This record gives sequence, structure tokens and C-alpha cells, in this order.
Amino acid sequence: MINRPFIKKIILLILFLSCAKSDYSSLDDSSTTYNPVTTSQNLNNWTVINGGWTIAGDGSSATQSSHSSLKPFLLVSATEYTNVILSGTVNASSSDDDMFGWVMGLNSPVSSSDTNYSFVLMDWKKADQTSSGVTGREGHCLSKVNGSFSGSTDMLDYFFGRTDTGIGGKFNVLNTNYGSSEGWSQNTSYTFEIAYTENKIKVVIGGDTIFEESGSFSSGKVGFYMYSQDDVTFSNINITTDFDPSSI
Ligand SMILES: [Ca+2]
Repeated sequence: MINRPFIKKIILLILFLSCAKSDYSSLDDSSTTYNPVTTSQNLNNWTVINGGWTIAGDGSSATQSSHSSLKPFLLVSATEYTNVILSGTVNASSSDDDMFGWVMGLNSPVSSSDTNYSFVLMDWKKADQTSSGVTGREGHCLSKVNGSFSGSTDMLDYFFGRTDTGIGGKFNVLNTNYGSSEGWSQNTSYTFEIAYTENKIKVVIGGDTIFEESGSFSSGKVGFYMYSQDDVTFSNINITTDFDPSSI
């Protein structure tokens, strides 16, 4: 005769142990606690790589006032980041119609003479324009830049035309948001927030989500960018770290 109460007890014990085990697993998964830290940036501590940047005495803003299509102009952070949120305000007082934007995961160039470029680029052009047979489109473009760039043709093809080389090429366009109403406007302040993590980039400008891109993204510096564009001011810059990257 089978002892039914005994078997019941065994089944209950197995159920209890399996529940206890799964509780333990879920506790283990959520054991990382995140305490996000947001730091106001003193832009006097950032590094100029090409361009004529004027930094406010208190470090709260930076204006780039030179114009050239020979090289992109950069102002980059002193620190490298893996998971980072870069936020602030940008305003273009210029009557020009070209590109400004942001770089993330930057490892090069490290100086004005460095022709090796390695970063993720989020740029924004005011209007459609064709120059020397290359068309720069109005709107936003997100690219992985990784290779050597020199000479005016090279610069125009990639930093003006955003010509896609595909994965593994030196200018891999990840996503675009082009269109006749997508350009920036003169004398307009835009808030921006760019979250850059090991496996996702989220770009929000003026409260609008422009890109949410999954992928694999390297650690590096963050910064500001201009190409064939002057008189753009970045201000009230904050950097947030130690956040939960899965919340992005
Ligand atoms: Ca221009």
C-alpha cells in the first residue's frame, strides 16, 4: 500500500525547494544597485581638437567660431566613459546651414595632427546642399567612424555626404533621419540628452527621441562636433554615470 500522505509531503517539499531556488535566482539577478551620479562639466577641462573654441570663464559654455571643411572640429571630455549620459543645451547663431553634433566612444583623434578617427558620430545638418558633387542631407545621421581621414575629398565624402561604407568600413552609417523638416533652426536653443551604453544609444533632442540604436559600442570620450559650421554654442553640460544601462 502506497503511503499517500508521505508522497504528498515529498511533492510539497520539491515544490517548496524549486520556488526557493527561483526566488534565490531572481534576488541574485537584481543584486546590483545603481546610484546615478550627475556632474556639471567645467568645459575648461575639456580638450580642443581643431577649431576656434571659446570657453566661458566659469566653464559653463563653449562656442566654436571658425569655419572650415578641411577637418571636423572637436571639443572632447578629459575622461573616457563606458555607460554615460551627456546632456545640455545647444544653440546655433550662425546663418550657415551645415553640421554640428556630438561624438561618443572617442579614442581618436588625440590631437590636431592625428588623421586616425575612431568615434560614434551623431550629427545634424540644417538644410540639403550639394557641394563639389557631394550632397549633404538635411537632418540627423548616426555613424560609426573608424579609420584614416585626410584631404578635402575624403572629408567632404564622409563628413558632408555621410557616405555609407557599410559595416567594417571607415564610415558606417547606423541610422538616418533625413527630411525637409528635420534640420536645425538658427538662434534656437535645443536641449539634448544622449545616452551611450555598451549596447545601446538613445538620442533625444528638444524632447523628441531621434534615434534608439542597439549594437556594440566602445568606451571612450564624449564631445561636441562641427563640420563646415561655425557659431554654435553648447552650454550647461552634464554627464551622468553609474546608472542602470538596461534602463536606457
Ligand atoms: Ca559651411
